[in-house]
Amino acid sequence: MSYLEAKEKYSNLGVDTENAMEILKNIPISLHCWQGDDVRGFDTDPDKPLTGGIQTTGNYPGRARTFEELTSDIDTVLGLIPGKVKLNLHASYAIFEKGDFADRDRLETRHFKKWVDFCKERGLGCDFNPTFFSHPKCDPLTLSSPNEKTRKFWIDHGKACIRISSYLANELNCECIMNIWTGDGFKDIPADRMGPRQRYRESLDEILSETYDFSKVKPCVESKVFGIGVEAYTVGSAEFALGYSAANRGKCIPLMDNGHYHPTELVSDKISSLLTFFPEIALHITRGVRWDSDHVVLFDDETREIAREIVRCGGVDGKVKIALDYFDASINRISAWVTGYRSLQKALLFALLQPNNTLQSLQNTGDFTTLMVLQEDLRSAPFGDVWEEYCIRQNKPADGMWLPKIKKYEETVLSKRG
Ligand code: RNT
Ligand code: ZN
Repeated sequence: MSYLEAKEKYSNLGVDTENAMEILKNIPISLHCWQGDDVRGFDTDPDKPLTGGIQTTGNYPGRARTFEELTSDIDTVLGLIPGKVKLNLHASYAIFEKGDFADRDRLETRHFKKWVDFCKERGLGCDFNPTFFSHPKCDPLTLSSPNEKTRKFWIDHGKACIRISSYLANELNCECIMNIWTGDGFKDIPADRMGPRQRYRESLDEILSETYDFSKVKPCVESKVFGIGVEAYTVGSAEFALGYSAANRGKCIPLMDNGHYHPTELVSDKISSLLTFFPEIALHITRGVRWDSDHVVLFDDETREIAREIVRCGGVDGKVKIALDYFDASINRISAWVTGYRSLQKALLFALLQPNNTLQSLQNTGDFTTLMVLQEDLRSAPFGDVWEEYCIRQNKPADGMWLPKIKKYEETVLSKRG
């Protein structure tokens, strides 16, 4: 076969496989730099634990420790994933040359010049994130701290990050999504839930008072339900993040991370609700497993359903800003990275290969019997053949062909790291 037969089968269902592949290769997906080094960054002691309610578990050898190691790993990933990649950086990945250290409140665009060069050489856009965790100035609160000095430090960090995001957008001629997430919260029942939220709101107002062009820089506010060590109360809850972005239209947009909700709450069901009210939204695609919100993304039901919603809501034209967010230190990190990126590409291709008009009219005419049967049949349509064709056309390895390359890289490069 196989592609031509698959093409014909899909065509009989009213689906144009050529069109699907054409759309897919232009959907930007942000590749998070932090899978390569267990979210350590370059600006703090790598032996200090990750804070902010997030954790990497596992000690698989080969973690990247420098800009050179991390970019070498990213290049390996780029060779193995089809699609339109954007890079996603955290402020903690600033590069300090020859003693030019600056704390997070003093970061400047020059600390990201090497990253800009890296992106330019590869034709990548770049997204950005202030880093409100794993730092001695987390007390442990940041933007919601009652300590005015602490809060000011983190506000200044946020403002510096807005300037850096503008720099990235201008240099790379590509919209920069700047995501604000803090792990602020409490392990146990607080006495004052309102105070931290009011302070967080004021801090965000101050950060967003920095000048930026909203058509180029899109600040986002990411919510969370709980984190490890902050189980009882999260300042930036779902209602907080949504409320803030609704009240500040034209200045920021909401970001949903699908690992940040109660297990039976699904982000696939939330996308259309948000798009009813917000012209643009952002997503962190991840996989929640029990207490962990950051397992490697797989080609599973919810990833497919999120992708179907993105496609059906017209999100592929830029309305939905898509980023990946997971970190696993228990398996080969490059393989984790590639598995997640390819899984999301697969999910989007699967979504683009649905006869959405037919399915919609079955719903609208109340024919739920046919709707169920057809949706089930579509699961075993010859999707794999179209996926393989897409990989080949993108000059990227098909399934089964890329892991040996990573094993080779592990043997020649990763295993040599101390
Ligand atoms: C944490 C949030 C946040 C981080 C990254 C590193 O729960 O999802 O987005 O994972 O900023
Ligand atoms: Zn996230």
